[in-house]
Amino acid sequence: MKLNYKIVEIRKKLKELGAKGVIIFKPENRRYITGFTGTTGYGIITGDDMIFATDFRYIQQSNMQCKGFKIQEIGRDYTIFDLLVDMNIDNLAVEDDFITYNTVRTIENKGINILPLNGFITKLRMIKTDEEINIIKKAAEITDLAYEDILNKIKPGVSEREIVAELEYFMKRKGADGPSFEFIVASGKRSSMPHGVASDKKIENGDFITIDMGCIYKGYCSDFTRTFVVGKANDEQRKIYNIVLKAQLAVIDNIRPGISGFELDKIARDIIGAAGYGGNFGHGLGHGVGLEIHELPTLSPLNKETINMKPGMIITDEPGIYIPDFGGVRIEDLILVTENGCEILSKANKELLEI
Ligand SMILES: [Mn+2]
Repeated sequence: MKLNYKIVEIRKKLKELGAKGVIIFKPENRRYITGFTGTTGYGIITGDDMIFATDFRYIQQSNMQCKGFKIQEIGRDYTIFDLLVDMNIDNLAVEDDFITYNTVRTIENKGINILPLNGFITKLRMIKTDEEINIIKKAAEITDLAYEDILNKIKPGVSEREIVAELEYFMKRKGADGPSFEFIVASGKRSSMPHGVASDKKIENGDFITIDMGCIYKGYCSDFTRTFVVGKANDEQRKIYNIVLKAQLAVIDNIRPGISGFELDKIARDIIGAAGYGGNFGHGLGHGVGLEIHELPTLSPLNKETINMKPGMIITDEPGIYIPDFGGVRIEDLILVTENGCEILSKANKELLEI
């Protein structure tokens, strides 16, 4: 059987670290490497072995899902730690950004030396395969459809909470596993809170509404934000909306392999700053999206060593302006980095909508 490139890469990393094996705990990494979608199980990869260890409940499921892995039953009498000892793994690589202190102690007490993976699998996950790209495209499509649908249902008197309920119901009907995070529906003055989750507030005429939402489809997330006005937009609303849109579009014009997350963030930040709202854009420009809603690469002003864009990365471009006691605007697309530039996966309109 031909090994997939992920296993090849992991084995290269093990050699480099001087580790005899790696154990994978983090659910997203585990799914990525082994294909297992359940809640309990461990992937163990050594130079010549691929083991998936799980308990009685998941033996059948892991036999179906974990292609190329030998399934090993563990339980109360024979734990994952006993298995590591029996496999003679003296130097074990672990996900240092996920494993708990207690687990580290338990492993070390078995006489096993621990080596940090330094986020290696998380970094591997940045570049999506064609199969992953197609799944995320579908997640983005369901999200677009949900947005189109909700625009017909929003009117004065409807509560933010009701909007979330409708969105989630719609997405599940279209095949989504569920929402990819707790949706933000922030209307009126609440829209100045970048992460204002839905409240009981009812929509009023003249409100800005920011909806930040996404779904999980076959394990993969989508992320999407639009801001629009219920009724007629006033001049101030139109002004800040157009600044955010200008920044968002300027970033899209510049997304291409080689440019860094720091540079992309700066493009948006410079436009918003020049318009006089630099102090009102208090978060990073965007982030990678995949099995997790927020993953690498980071598009942010905080770290000049941010990762350069590469074909196959899926990122968000989501500048915003937030003005306390007035309201806020954020516009977010899900974007695939391609060989020549980028492909926008979120298709919904971005001109200021008045509904
Ligand atoms: Mn986002």
